[in-house]
Amino acid sequence: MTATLMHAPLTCSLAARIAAAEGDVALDINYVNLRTKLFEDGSSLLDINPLGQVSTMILPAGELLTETATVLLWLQSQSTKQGFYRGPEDKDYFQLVRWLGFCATELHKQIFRVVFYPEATDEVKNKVRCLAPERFAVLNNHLADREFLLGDTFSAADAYLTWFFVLVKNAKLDASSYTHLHVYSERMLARPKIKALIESDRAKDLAMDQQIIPE
Ligand SMILES: N[C@@H](CCC(=O)N[C@@H](CS)C(=O)NCC(=O)O)C(=O)O
Repeated sequence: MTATLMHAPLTCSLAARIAAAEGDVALDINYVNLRTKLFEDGSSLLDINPLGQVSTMILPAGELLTETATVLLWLQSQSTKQGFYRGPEDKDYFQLVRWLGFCATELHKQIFRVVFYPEATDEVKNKVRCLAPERFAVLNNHLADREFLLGDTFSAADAYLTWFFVLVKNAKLDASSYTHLHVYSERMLARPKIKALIESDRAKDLAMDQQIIPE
């Protein structure tokens, strides 16, 4: 039995697809248009998750799992790929939870939630963009002597951070002067499985006429 990810192209559920691909975890995909909240069969995401949000996943036993960080943690716990699996017994487990929390609260909700929110004024969006440099600096320092957020191996936290960089230009943010972070993000975006997922999502976003991410 396989988990099913409710996936809206280019949104944070892309991080879950990246983690599953990198960790060799099988995942069924049910595409949802986040603008209309409708799946391709006409049913509604709101009937599964009343907030109408992704990431939303149905586990193999039928249980509902929401919250991108939790979905990513679950995917990492299911991997049998050498170096990818992490569970509470691993010494860097809490570093994994730390960086998932950082991505969720400091980048995703704190910044993207506002700059991609159509109702927010430009003044508010620009104020929120001013929060980015400090956060980029934290990541830049951390990545100065590490290939990945956890050190030597790709983890679900890298999947979440990589998704942020898929949309960083659309958010009118520029991290290119943070050398270590910039090199890291370019390296992540060039990984073959990640590149293929981004290209596939861009095409699907257009085909579904979702297009919720501003140019
Ligand atoms: N708390 C949720 C929220 C994630 C979230 O904001 N998802 C966005 C897409 S990246 C979404 O579903 N937006 C639609 C909406 O809020 O109506 C999580 O951590 O997964």
